[in-house]
Amino acid sequence: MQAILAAAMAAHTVLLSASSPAFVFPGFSSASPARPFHSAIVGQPLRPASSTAKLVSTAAKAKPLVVVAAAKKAVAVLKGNSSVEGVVTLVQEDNGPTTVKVRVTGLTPGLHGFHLHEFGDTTNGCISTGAHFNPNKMTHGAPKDEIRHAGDLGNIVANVDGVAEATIVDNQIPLYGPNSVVGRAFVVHELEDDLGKGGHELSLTTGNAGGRLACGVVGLTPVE
Ligand SMILES: [Cu+2]
Ligand SMILES: [Zn+2]
Repeated sequence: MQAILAAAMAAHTVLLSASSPAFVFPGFSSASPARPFHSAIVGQPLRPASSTAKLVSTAAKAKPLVVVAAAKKAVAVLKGNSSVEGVVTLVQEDNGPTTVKVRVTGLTPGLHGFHLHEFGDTTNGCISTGAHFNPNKMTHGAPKDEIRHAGDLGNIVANVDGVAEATIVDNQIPLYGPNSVVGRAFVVHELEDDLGKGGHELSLTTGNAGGRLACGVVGLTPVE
């Protein structure tokens, strides 16, 4: 690591002091035999530096064209093999947290595990949505825990009429980027999620939340 840093520093120094055009973009010169750490410093010329100012300002100008919408919205319609059903809406503005509004009916009164599962595949009902969405390879936990699956949204609580309503604001289920949850699925469970603390053999994988009552794939909706 120190060797790579040293190479990067050296490259940076050359970049700043060299007046010869041949040394302006050393990282892009893949054929250069004088740069044994070439692959480690490929990104270096993109760093702000006087000699790359033109390149940086060009990239900055192009950025607004890439970000077309300031917000994204999505919805999932939950259905299953029982009378349990619901609607989940998601809104995310820029790179902020995602606000999730949930309304599920037909539940038994009390707590029910509520997660974002990995796949938007319901070919075998809610079973084929896979495990909890877990891009960071963590163990199961509560939404407020540092160690949790990204898809761990805790429990929703049904009233005596079997209706659960909740608004969840969460940072780990974005609608943008590599961890986007668009195309994945929400699942509401038969039992309470023990949030990883129940001591059951399933506590650290599923929260021991029991069967999957209803599920729905997250799809984009229009932004007004
Ligand atoms: Cu689940
Ligand atoms: Zn989980």
